[in-house]
Amino acid sequence: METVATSAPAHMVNASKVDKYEHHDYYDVDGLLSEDHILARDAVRAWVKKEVSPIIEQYSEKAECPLFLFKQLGEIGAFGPSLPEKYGCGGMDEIAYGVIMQELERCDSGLRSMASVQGSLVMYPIYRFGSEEQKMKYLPKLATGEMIGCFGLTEPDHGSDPGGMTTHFTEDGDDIILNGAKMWITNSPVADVAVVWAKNPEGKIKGVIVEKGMKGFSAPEIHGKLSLRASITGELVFEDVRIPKSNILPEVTGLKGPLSCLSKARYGIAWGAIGAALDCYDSALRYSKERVQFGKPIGGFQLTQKKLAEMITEITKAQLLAWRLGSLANEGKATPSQISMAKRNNVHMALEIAREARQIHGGMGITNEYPIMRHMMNLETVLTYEGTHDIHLLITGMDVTGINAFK
Ligand code: TGC
Ligand code: FAD
Repeated sequence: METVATSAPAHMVNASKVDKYEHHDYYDVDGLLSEDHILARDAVRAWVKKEVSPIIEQYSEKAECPLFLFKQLGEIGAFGPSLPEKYGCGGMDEIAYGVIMQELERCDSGLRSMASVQGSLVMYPIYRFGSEEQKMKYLPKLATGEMIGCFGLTEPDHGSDPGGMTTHFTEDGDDIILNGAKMWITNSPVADVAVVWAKNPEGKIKGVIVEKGMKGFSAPEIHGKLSLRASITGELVFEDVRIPKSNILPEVTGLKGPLSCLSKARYGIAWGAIGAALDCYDSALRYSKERVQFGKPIGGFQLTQKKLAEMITEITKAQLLAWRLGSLANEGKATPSQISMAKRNNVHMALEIAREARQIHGGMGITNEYPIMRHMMNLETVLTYEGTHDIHLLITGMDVTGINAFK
């Protein structure tokens, strides 16, 4: 593992940037949370304000990932908060996991991505489908951020239709030989381990743990992203990579393996997107009271109030949807289709709010003085990854009609 800095260099810190975010809870949703949920949420919020808010704009502008935050995210318990303590994880419930994702995405969707991928797409499959040996080897180090992980499902020619993947392996004694390529992989250029989904000689999908440094394995970075710029994205390329069979996740075969990890991560995004929306609303509300035109604050004009009233209405509906989904998840009753509905609704809601908030800020809204454009650009990715807006609509459509419109 390479050594990374433990804090941001001075030129990346904007000490004058004060994070003025205030709590917004129009329907007393806090009344539905436990003391532990509120403690977890407030601790993450305080960490974000102190450690990340002063640097996030610079990292995003320079399209750099603040790698030193992986260890700090581990320290605050952001990786696999609802996985068992036995493996160094939080042992909390699904609502605690949700409120943590909300606070991270209140800062930046890329920050939440760092946690989503590590916790839900790398640790979760190892926990759910791995051998005890694999769990003990990887989970504690992933939980602290000592190791960074990535999740390889999407391919250059198979995005919404991952079942068509061509990445595959053959068998050779105690090893497998992996060939193929994955595309758009969060964290891949800096990852120590990759959970990769590939077809076995029978054409069935299996999960394989690929380690950095294995011969024939590379992870080039994808440049030129205008969205999620503080998150690092790359490819995964496998050219006759020899991997021990003991790196195969033994407990799952088929597309339901990766899709159940996606359910976990999509659930976190349903909460996370509320954070981005709250940050845009918070900024717009404050600006509307401070900015004076025609002799009065713009918040006094009916059209501005309409925007703000609709924003808090949509945020409140999204909070209630996420809370109810969390309660179902705690009982083991949240279905993939219910998760799709919440991911789709809440991300779209956040994007619409970012657009309205940008208007309230007028020209200032397009500058880096305010977080709005960064959230808006980030949310374009969030609308697409983990299943696009339209794919989630079709999942709901199939659930209510019983008819598959995908194919
Ligand atoms: P289909 O035949 O419907 O299903 C295959 C098997 O999987 C089961 N299943 C699920 N299981 C658990 N959770 C889910 N959400 C599930 N959805 C389906 C299903 O019951 C079936 O099981 P079995 O036992 O019968 O075999 O599959 P399909 O090929 O028709 O595809 C369906 C579709 C389109 C919904 C699915 O493939 C899909 O969701 N496509 C979107 C792809 C996607 O979301 N990719 C995300 C890549 S990862 C990513 O974006 C990370 S970003 C991370 C970050 O930075 O935060
Ligand atoms: P396509 O599947 O080509 O879709 C293009 C358009 O066609 C979309 O509008 C889609 O809704 C529409 N469409 C497709 N099929 C249908 C249909 N049947 N009916 C109607 N419309 C349809 N993947 C990973 O595996 N791991 C990661 O860590 C990861 N991180 C990512 C990070 C970023 C920054 C981005 C941008 C993507 C990431 N992804 C990751 C990939 C992401 O999940 C895919 O981009 C997404 O699933 C969509 O696939 P695609 O881009 O190939 O679009």
